[in-house]
Amino acid sequence: MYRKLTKTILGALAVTALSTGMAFADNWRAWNIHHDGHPNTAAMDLFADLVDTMTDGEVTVEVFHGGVLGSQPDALEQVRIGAIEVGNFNLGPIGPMVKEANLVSLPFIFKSVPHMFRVLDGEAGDIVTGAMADAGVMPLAWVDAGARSFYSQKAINTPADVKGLKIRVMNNDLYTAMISAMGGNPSPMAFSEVQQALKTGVVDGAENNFPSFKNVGHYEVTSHYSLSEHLIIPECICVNTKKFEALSPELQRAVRGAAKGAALYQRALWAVQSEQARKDVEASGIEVIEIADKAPFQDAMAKVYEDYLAANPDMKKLVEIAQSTE
Ligand code: BDP
Repeated sequence: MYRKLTKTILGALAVTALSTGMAFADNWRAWNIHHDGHPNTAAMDLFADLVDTMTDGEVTVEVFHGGVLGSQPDALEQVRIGAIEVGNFNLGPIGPMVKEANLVSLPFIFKSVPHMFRVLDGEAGDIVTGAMADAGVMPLAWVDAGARSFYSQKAINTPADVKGLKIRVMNNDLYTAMISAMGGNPSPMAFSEVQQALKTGVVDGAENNFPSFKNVGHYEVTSHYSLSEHLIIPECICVNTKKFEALSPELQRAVRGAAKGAALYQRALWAVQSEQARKDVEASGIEVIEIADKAPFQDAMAKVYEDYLAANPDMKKLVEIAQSTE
């Protein structure tokens, strides 16, 4: 109700501003793949509220949840060209568009989530941010997406257990290479199709963090979640670069501040809700398998690094910066 009212008033103001030749409100659309109950959905709603407040209504954001504006690769392209202004993106599907973003898609590149944030807050993060902004998708703030682990009807304790399994991955050649390196059959697929694919046996497994595993019901159609934690992929609140740069410096500061505020909120929510998601899926009967020794998984990724860096020698510097970050 409050938002509806605000929007009506802002709409009226925009007409007045236009007719008097003053600056008028910029109305942005934001893409979010998640549904209610996921931390990013609440954070994106907060982002919209903060933008309204901090820009005094000069910029407004309408968030479309549940991926209704398209799949993640489609939405990325739309933000890149400015057909949608904002997105809460995972950096995985950005890799095929922005090479530097692929740093975060190398399995086990980060030691932990805090390490991932330290890398993003340093020189490597500046390089990734610059490359994404040049491509048209500018990160305003980073949010937490925890670590991704495998789930299937079968317990996965070692890379050998992945052999012969058809595993859904996000759209990125590094993920297909990752599954192939363990002898599995990678199956890139849109997030919205995964539950059905697991249910009908089109795939044998998938990989994700606890909130996504729970939020879209993947846990209802599988039985084992194996804590391989092979990927720690950050997500961003990203904006079309040109739209952002067209704002006055004051409005840019306000929108960036709104994104940073929403990201802090998201990280706090993530900590609580990912723990809760784990408890919920365990309570519903999912067997969560601790993997004490991840070395065999890490060792299996040697070939992924070797092939990737042979084909992309210009990525060596970024990899070295990340690996040498304490
Ligand atoms: C979730 C991410 C979302 C991805 C999804 C996926 O938050 O952006 O689209 O995984 O696996 O954890 O496709």
